[in-house]
Amino acid sequence: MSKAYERFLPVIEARLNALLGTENSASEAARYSLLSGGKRIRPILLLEFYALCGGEGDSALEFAAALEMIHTYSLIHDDLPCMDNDAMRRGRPSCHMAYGENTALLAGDTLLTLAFKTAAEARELPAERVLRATALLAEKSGVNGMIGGQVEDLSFENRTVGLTELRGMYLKKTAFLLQAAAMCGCILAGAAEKEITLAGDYAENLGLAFQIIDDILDCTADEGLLGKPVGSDERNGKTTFVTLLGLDGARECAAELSKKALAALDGFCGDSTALRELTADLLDRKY
Ligand code: GRG
Repeated sequence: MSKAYERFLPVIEARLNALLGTENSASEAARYSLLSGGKRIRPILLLEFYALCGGEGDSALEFAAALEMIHTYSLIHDDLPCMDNDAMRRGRPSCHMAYGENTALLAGDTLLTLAFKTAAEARELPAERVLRATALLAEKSGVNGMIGGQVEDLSFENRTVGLTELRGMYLKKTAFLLQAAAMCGCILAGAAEKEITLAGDYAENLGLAFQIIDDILDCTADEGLLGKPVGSDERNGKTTFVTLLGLDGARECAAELSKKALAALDGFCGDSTALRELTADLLDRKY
């Protein structure tokens, strides 16, 4: 039986497919990566928080698609030879392996700019909500957000990193975009400030747990399931939660964070069943 949080998947896929053209090699490469079967966690989060806070219909779908575009651009750029130099992504050759480095760079740029156009065109929603959510999306994915996390990650190469520093970097690199998704869902639905803050707390804890699981999977996963080679952190000499806490310690830490995420959901009056299922499944994920 499919999970409650999977209910939006068909509309997310359809909208992503409709929003991106095939006019040139950059958009073809962007389509290759965008439509290659990601878990769609960020759009799901946005749409679930939108529904939890009383949002109706599919008017937040554009915004949800914008989140996935930004996520996909970050993956394309992260895989480039000048970054992590990963040849595989989601079980297929990464964008630059399939289309070349220059086109992959432009595919990422295409997705980043299209994301903000798409968000700004969410015309069925009140303009002041769209403006606030768009600014938050830029902040969380920008130089003091996800990009800032990547800058810190690069600065960690070939030196010892402690738990506090690592946590701070993961917060920006991974949790901030999940926070943008959860908080934008609330903002677009016209939620109270208290709910927006709770959504941020939820996603901060979920995001850190998610990244710790990612560290664990990099040591333990089945390569076929993961869709990319395992052991890349070790090969690149990266400090992770596993290197600092060991496998069991990292698992305990992720479980604790996941519990805190669930506690934040207690503050919402609506039905959070789908988000609770998603939280539990992300802790148990195998890819
Ligand atoms: C802006 C150049 C540039 C890079 C941004 C965030 C980031 C830096 C790169 C993304 C790569 C990365 C390891 C991010 C950490 C978050 C993470 C585990 C992403 C994978 O997300 P999933 O599991 O992927 O949701 P799918 O494939 O399911 O969408």
